[in-house]
Amino acid sequence: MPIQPQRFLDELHKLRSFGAAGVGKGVVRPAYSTADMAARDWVAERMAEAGLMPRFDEVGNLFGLTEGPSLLLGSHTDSQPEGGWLDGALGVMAALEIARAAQEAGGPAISVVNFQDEEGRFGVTTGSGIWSGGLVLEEADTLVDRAGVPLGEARKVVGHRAGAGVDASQFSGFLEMHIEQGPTLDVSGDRIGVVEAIVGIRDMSITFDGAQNHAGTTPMGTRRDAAQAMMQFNALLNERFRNVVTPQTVWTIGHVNLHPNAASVVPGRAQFSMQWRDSDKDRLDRMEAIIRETAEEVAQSGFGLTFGPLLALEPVAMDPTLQNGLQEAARAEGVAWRDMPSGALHDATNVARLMPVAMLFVPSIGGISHTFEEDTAEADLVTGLNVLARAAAALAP
Ligand code: HGY
Ligand code: MN
Ligand code: MN
Repeated sequence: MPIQPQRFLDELHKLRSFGAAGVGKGVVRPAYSTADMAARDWVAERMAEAGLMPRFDEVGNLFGLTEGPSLLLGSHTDSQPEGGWLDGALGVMAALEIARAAQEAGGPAISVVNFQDEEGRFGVTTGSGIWSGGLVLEEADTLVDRAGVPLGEARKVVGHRAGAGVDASQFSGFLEMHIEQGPTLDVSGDRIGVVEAIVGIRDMSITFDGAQNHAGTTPMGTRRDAAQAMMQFNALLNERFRNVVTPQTVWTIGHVNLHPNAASVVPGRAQFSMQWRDSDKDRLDRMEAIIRETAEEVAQSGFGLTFGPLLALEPVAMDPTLQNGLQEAARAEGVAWRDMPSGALHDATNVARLMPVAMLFVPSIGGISHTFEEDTAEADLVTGLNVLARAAAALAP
């Protein structure tokens, strides 16, 4: 296949112009924002130009289809509230270049996908979750973002673009290329990571209700300060997790809403996100039990306690045949590579419900992502493109 690395790099930079923000190469392109939909329309035009049939589904997932059975490549172009230019975008633009080269060469059969809301404005990998049947659309429509906007309302912007659903049985498998988003490759010096498995994730919101009051006149002994409850919960949790977790286990309180969030008011309510990830399902379940017990114990000192719905995705092993295809391609390209787990979540987790999936990583400079500073050397982006193209040519039907 006559892939053109420069064309791929030029388009990757062009994609960043939709929602470009911050220092370095940052983007702000959350799902369904004006920048996100403009980027999707631009990708759809590139798909059509490449000889693929662009097709949006009702959630805003965008497919670029070739005729007949094909291998599916892709990722997502939505971003975190403050995101980098490569998280997701790399996998989509590499897929587009390879599918275009395949069209130009008269084969192999490769289709492209650009999933919606991988970054979870409304939950966790929402677009691929709905497409794969892991999330029921009517239920997903009731999920709300941080501002309280329901998905059902936000996805109205897909509007006239939405066509019929895309039948997954036409795809023989799914390959997703992504930046690593962690330090492993950057430290080891390997240029390619072949993913063995993607960790599992649990995510739920927790709310402590206390008593809102004057911060100057309310004695410390009679306060029911919801922020103090949250911080006590966090301290106890870190202590109790010690006997359960491994060095690879992670947990995060990433979003906090204090009410009324004012310097001179004892907070009456603390609502926060609680997320935890591990490669072992039993450990994830044990951590959930500890989270619930600890929150209940803290609430006993005079707080209301509400748990939001639990979002859960189990750890997923990659398909051995596709994984082997990526390893063979890395060997043939003569680059240093290693097998490794994925600590970040990806659309491949959901797509694994429908077909065999595998993933490859390129290094993240400094191991950083989900921030404007995220970056990867262009030589590594091109190495990833070459390995993916070689693997796709060998694995496509
Ligand atoms: O959070 C994740 O792992 C993914 O990047 N959305
Ligand atoms: Mn991503
Ligand atoms: Mn991400």
